[in-house]
Amino acid sequence: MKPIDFRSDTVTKPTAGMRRAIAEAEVGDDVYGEDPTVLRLEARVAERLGLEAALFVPSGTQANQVAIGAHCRAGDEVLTEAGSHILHYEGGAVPALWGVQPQPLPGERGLLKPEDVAAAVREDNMHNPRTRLLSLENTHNRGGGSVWPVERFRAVVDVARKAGLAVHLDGARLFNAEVAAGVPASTWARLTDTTSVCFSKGLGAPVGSALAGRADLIKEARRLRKRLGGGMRQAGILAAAALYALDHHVERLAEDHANARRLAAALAEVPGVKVDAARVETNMVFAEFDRPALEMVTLLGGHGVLTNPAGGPRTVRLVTHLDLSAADIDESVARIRRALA
Ligand code: TLP
Repeated sequence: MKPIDFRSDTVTKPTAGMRRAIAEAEVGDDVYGEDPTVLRLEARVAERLGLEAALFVPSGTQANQVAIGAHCRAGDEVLTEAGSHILHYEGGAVPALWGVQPQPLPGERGLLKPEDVAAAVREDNMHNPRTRLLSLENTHNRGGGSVWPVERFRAVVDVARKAGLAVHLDGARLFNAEVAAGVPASTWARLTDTTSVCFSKGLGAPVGSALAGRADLIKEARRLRKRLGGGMRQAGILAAAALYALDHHVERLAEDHANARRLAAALAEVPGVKVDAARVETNMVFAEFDRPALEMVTLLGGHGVLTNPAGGPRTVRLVTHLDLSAADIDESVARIRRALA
């Protein structure tokens, strides 16, 4: 039985066209700034996001972390929603690498309220950490793949600006937000000082992310990337895959979103599963079961449906992507029914 892999949109394999682009990439030593394909990608990302400059990095984690390092000094504080990726899934990097203290804020499906941001900013007083940065996430992973409505995003950023904070956006899945909301990714990114994007999630590239932002911040991020061991040499091999992904795999994210809705609608009919299909905005489905999440992940895995726990005690995450078809969705629902019977 071929496993149907919903663990993440990171599990995709490069397509034949992408492999050709990789094979044909022009390369040079990017630590010397001599890789033409990396330079082309960085220019393209900056332009696409409406920001001054961009930096190619190995992972979304490194993109977020060099951003935080560029914005903050040890003893500073970053405000972020309580379920954010930088708090839960980056190995404790914010305090470990930078000596920066995160302050988790309450969210609704990962989205903040302007008044909660305003209330969290500490006064300038020697007892307090210096509140320096607001870090947002779009789409929001633990929020269920939720998309920030532009006006709400703008309101939250306005509050941060008034308080003198810098703003970073973890846009690992920003192109999913672009396709779902029907507005360019730059609509959100332009409001920030730095925005990260990933090519290795829904866009289907094997490796790679980028950090875009103000030129002075990107210059500092480049220094920090080197410090973390992220200076890559003939990285045009990877940048070629990212460029191919930007050309060929953005609009098609709509198929992943349609497949997620198809999955949610079908699962909602299965006894023992609770899914709020109306809340599926992008490529993630969060399903609630009557049993603990880890037990469900094992049970479904035994029936050839690979998933991950989503944070809640009984919640399992299913992510749709390039390597899953509508037929795979239907087959997975049949397998889940059998697993629960
Ligand atoms: N998220 C992964 C896991 O780490 C949970 C996934 O499977 O969803 N920001 C966001 C919002 C992300 O979801 C991820 C990956 C990252 C950053 C980190 O990207 P990588 O894995 O490239 O370091």
